[in-house]
Amino acid sequence: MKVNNVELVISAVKPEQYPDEGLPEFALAGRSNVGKSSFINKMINRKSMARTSSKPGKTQTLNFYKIEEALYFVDVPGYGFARVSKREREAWGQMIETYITSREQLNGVLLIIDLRHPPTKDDVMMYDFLKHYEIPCLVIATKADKIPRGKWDKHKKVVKDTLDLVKGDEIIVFSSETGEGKDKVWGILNNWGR
Ligand SMILES: Nc1nc2c(ncn2[C@@H]2O[C@H](COP(=O)(O)OP(=O)(O)OP(=O)(O)O)[C@@H](O)[C@H]2O)c(=O)[nH]1
Ligand SMILES: [Mg+2]
Repeated sequence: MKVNNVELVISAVKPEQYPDEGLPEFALAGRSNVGKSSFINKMINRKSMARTSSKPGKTQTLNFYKIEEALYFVDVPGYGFARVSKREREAWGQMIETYITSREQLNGVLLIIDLRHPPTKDDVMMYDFLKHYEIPCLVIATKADKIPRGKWDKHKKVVKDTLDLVKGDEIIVFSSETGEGKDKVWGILNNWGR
């Protein structure tokens, strides 16, 4: 998909603020600093539409990016960021849980993990959470540019085994640096739910 038109419609903290046009939404979930915002930027060919940072905890609200009047990417704060209080973590959990479990327009979740390392306990929990609520999910294994191509399959297998991936769920090797996997992901998103 060639993207010309992108708009950050709202940074929401509660359901009353979510957009209400009924366009399909795809949410980004993943560990803090794994590359969720960078993924969005690469998918839409913008350098810094979604704010990124080398410090974890950059994204703090649900950010609704409208793409070509056709769909939304919803950038979600990352989990597993140690330097937040228990209270903040609970508030985060509430916000994400409410959104994921009650949002009708949510067509699927893109679970972003780091191809270099086995998925963390939190990654596994997130995947199980999505399965429990029967939310369609696509696993994006990002930062592929940081390891040699010849090792991708081996790392992909570790991801698959650690998540205990359900048959039918896919892992796409991705890089926000090189654009690896981008066309594949657009292909899947364009046909999702049809
Ligand atoms: N080499 C490389 N670096 C990446 C890639 N994706 C993200 N990064 C870097 O990883 C860091 C974190 O990226 P973000 O996109 O801000 O991560 P995030 O998941 O949105 O983080 P939070 O908003 O804190 O949850 C930045 O320094 C990015 O430049 C990638 O595919 N390859
Ligand atoms: Mg972010």
